[in-house]
Amino acid sequence: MKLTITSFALFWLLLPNLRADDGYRLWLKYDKITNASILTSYQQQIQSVWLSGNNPTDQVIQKELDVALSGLLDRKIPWRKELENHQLIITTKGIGSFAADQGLRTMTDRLSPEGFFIRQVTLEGKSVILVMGNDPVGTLYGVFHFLRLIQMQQDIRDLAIEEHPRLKIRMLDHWDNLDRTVERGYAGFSIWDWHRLPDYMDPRYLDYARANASIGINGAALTNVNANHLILRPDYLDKVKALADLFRPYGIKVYLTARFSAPVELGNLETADPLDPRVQQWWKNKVTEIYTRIPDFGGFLVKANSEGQPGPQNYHRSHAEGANLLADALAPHGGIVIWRAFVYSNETPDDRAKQAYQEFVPLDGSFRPNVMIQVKNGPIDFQPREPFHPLFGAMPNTPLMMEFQITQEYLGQGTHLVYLGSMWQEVLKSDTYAHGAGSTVTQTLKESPDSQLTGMAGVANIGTDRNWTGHLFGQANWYAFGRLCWDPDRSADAIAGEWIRQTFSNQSLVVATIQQMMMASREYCVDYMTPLGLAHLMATGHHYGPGPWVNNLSRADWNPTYYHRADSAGIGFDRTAAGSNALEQYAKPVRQLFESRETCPEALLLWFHHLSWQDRLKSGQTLWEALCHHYDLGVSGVKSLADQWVGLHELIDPELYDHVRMMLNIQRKESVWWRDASLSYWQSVNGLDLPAGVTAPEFTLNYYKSLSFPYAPGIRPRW
Ligand code: GCW
Repeated sequence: MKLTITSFALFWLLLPNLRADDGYRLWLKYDKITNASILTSYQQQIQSVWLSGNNPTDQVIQKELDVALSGLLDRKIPWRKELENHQLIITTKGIGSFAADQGLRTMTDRLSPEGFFIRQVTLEGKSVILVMGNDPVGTLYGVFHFLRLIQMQQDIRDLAIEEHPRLKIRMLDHWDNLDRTVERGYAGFSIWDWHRLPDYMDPRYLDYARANASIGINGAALTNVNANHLILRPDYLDKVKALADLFRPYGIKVYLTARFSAPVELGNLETADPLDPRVQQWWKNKVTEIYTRIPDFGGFLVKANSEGQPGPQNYHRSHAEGANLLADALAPHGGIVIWRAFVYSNETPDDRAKQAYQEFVPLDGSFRPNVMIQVKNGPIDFQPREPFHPLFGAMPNTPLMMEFQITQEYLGQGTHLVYLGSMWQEVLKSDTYAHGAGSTVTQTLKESPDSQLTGMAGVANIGTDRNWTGHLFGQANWYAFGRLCWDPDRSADAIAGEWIRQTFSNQSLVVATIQQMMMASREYCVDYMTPLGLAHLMATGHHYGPGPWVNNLSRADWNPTYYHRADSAGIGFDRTAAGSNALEQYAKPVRQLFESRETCPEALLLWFHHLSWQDRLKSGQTLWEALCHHYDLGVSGVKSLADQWVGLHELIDPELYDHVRMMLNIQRKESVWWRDASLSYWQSVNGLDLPAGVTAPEFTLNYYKSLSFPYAPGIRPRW
C-alpha cells in the first residue's frame, strides 16, 4: 500500500505539465512552449544570456529570466559575459560598454525614465537581441516585455521595440484594513499579514511585486482610504518598511493612507487643524520618521471629509488647506499627496453628481505643487456605466489622477465575468472638449501642469484567494489596468488578447472566443443591472444584488430611488437645465450633446433625462419596451458567455475551465435575478404589462425584497 502511494506521488511529480492550474501564477506561467517549431526557433535565437549589471533589480531580472527561459524554452540557458551569436543581452543605459556603442547611440539617447528598447542588432559581428533600459527598472520592464512576446509566441526576429510609460504614477490602491478584511474585497483577506510582518515575509509579496512590475505598476497604497491611524505608529512603520524594501528592486513605491485626525489619535493633540503649528510640526515629524525608514516613500493618499472620514472641514478649512498641510511635510523628502475628490456633503441637498466639481474647481491653483487630486472615472461612484467625471479638464492648474475601481463592487463583485478594460477605454477616450475637440480624458491626464505628476490608480481586487482575484477573470482586470496605465491609448481588445494568450493558450480559437466574451461582457452587465443610463440600484451595504426599491436610508443620496426617480409617469434623473443642471459642469459641446434627447447616447439617457415610460426611442420602442429589452439582452448575453465557454472545454486547463464554468453559472442565475427583481419593481411603480416576448419574473417583488445577505464579502465595516 505504502509503495502504491509513493509511486503515485512520484508519477505526478514527474509530470508537472499535467498538474492542474490553480491560477496562482497569473499571467507569468512560463510553461514550456508546446509548438515544436516555435520552440526550436526560440532555442536557436536565444542560446545564452548576458546580464551586464548587478544591482538589486538586475538580481531580480536574473531570477526571473532563469525561471522563465528554462520553463518556456525547456532548457537551461547559460549566462555568459562575452559576446556571442544569438545572445540575449540585458543592460541598462550607462552600464557596460553597450551604451557607448556608436550605432546604438541615437536609440540610447532617446530613452526616457522607465523606458526601454528591445532590438535585434549586430555587435562586433554577432547577432544579438539587446534589451536596454534607461534605468534598472526600465530594463526590468523590457525583460518582462520580452518574456511577454515569448509567452505569446510572437516572432522575435528583427525586433525593433521602443517603449516608455505615458503616465508616471501607476498605482494600486488597496482598501485593506489592518485586521486583514478588505473593504469591497472579494478575493479573501488582505495579502498584508500585518501581524506577522516584518519578521515573516510571505512569499506572496514577491509574486505580487513580480506581477505588478510585469505590467508596469510602480506604486501601491497599502491601506484603506477609510484609514486607521495605527498604520502611522512606529511598529507598523517597521512593517511597511519591510514591504517597501522588498518592492524596491521591482520599482514599486509604497504609499500610505493618512487619517486626517491622526495628530489627535496618535499624537495626543487636541486638534488636527491644518493651520495649527503644532499639527504642522506633528506631521513634519511623522513624515521624517517615515523617510528615515523608507527613503523613497511615495506619499499619502487621503480621503477627507467624505463618508464620515475626518478632514480639514471639521476645522472650517478647505480641502486645499488640508492637502497642503501634508504636502508641506512631504515636500522636503520628495513625497506627494494624493487627495481624493470623492466628496459629497451630508448637508447639501444638491445633486450628488455635482458636488465634487463644486468643491474642487474653485480650489484650482491653490494646491501645493506636490499635490495630485484623484478623481473617480465618473461623477457618482464606479457604476457599471457613468459619463466621464466633469472634473477632467476642469482644473488646468492641478495635476489630476484617474481613479478606477478594479475590484468589481458594482459589477458583480467576485462572481461575475466582467472585463473592465472596455469600460475604462470608454472613459479614457471620452472627449472633454476642455481645450477644443480632441481633449480626451487621457489627454487631460497627460497634460498635467507638472509632467512628473501624471497618473492612474486602481482600487485593487487582490486577496488571499489562491488565484489572487477570486474570479479568474478578475486577473484580466488587474492586468488590463496595468497595461492601460502604461499606455492609456492601448486598445482594450488587444490587452485582452495578451492576457488570454498568457493565461490560457495561444490557440486562435481560444483567443478569439475568449476575447469576444470579454469584450461583450461589460455591456451585458450594464444591461442586466443598470441599462439605459440608470445607476446605483444596488441593495444596501453589500451592493451585491438589486435593490431599486430601497428608499429608507438616512441620506437621500444613498437610496436607489434618489437615482432612478421612477414613478407611475416616468423614470430617470433630469440633469439638464430644467433639472439639477449637472450638465453645466461639462464643456459646451459635451453639454449640448447630452442636453438634447435626440443626441444624448441612449446608453446615458436616464442618467441625464427623465422620460415618460411611453416616450419613443430611436428604435421605435417605448422606453418601457426598450428597458425590458435591455434586461433580456443582458440575460441572454450571459447565457451566451456560458455557452461559448463550454465550447472551449477540451482546449483549456481543466481546473481553470471548471472554475470559470461554475462562476458563469452563478452569473447566469444572478443576471436573471437582476432582471426579474428590477422588472417586478418597475412594474409595481408603472403598472404596465410586460411587452410581448419578455419572460415574466419568476417570483413576486416581495420575495426579491426579502432576500438578505448579511455576510456578503467586502462589506465596509461600521465605524
Ligand atoms: O464606492 C464607495 C464604496 C465605499 C468606499 C467609497 C470610497 C472606501 O462603497 O466602500 O470607501 O466608495 O471610494 O471612498
